[in-house]
Amino acid sequence: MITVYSDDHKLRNVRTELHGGLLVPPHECPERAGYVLDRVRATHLGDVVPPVQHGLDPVLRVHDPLFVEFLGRAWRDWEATGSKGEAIPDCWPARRMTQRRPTSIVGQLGYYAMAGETSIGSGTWEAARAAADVALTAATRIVGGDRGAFALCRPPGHHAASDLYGGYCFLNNAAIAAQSLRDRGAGRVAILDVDFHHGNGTQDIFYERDDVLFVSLHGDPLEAFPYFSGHADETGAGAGQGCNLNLPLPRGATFEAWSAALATGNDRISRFRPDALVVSLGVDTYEGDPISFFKLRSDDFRSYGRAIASLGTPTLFVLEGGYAVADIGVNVVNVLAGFEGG
Ligand code: SP5
Ligand code: ZN
Repeated sequence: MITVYSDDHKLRNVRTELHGGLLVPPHECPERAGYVLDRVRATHLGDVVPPVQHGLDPVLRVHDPLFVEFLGRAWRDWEATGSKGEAIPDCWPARRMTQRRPTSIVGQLGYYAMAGETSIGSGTWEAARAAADVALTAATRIVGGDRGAFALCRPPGHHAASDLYGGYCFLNNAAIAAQSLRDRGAGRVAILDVDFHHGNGTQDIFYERDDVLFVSLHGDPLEAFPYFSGHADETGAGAGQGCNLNLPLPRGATFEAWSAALATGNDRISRFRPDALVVSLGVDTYEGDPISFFKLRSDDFRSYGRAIASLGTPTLFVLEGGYAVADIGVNVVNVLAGFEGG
């Protein structure tokens, strides 16, 4: 399968992540994409092509215009305050507080952030835009009849909702691609989110819709980020009732438990009869991941790539998380190779 990749991801290279009470070098770092690209090339997965620029129209099919406008100017506005560090919020619209949008940039950071660990820096917006173009360009291959395509996105996207950023995410690459597939002729699209963390943003975007099914396997939100989304009783609303399937798993889950949950997810996807499948591909389920608590081994990734292929649906893989940086390339490409029949 082809891989779509842009060097513009390197424009997101912030110095800080709020972690354990400290500002540390981010887990979501540029080296991640480098390791994945190296492994794609070393294993001859297929051609690597640059993205086509799509402009903001397909982004605005999923995201709130004022949110997109905020992302475009957040760093400049923050710099103008004379702050010494990178842009992070310090106050949120919590219970019983107003949801009115402040005019202050610091207030707006809290208004639009679903988490506080994610700093905004000088090239964050440009990199996020490029990642959306990567996903859209790979989606075009699926529209054109390819059986599989890989969007090597960075920064990731599945925590970003219509008007929320955080969890290292700004624009929801998988949701933008799924909506674009709908707009280009797919009647029903399924999204399978195998990142360790619940894809709260993707769930939220499609929660009331019956044309996009969302299925997610993730660490139980009682114990894992994003804490406030991802329980099994979140099943969709309105027309979308029954089109959201959360499969939370406990601390220490091995491939045995994880793959049983995947079989449940695959059953639901089969019954939905999608015209296309988008996989939010995070490999932070790996036993060596520094911020997660599942126990998948590198060979397991190949095995579940095969299980995804058994659905027989044209599949767009969109890179999400995975922070055992030196192993991310092997783990991601094992999924893709397993899908291809390896
Ligand atoms: C795309 C993606 O994978 N985003 C993940 C964002 C997670 N951010 C907060 C992580 C907090 C982890 N704290 C766990 C400490 C383990 N010692
Ligand atoms: Zn994750």
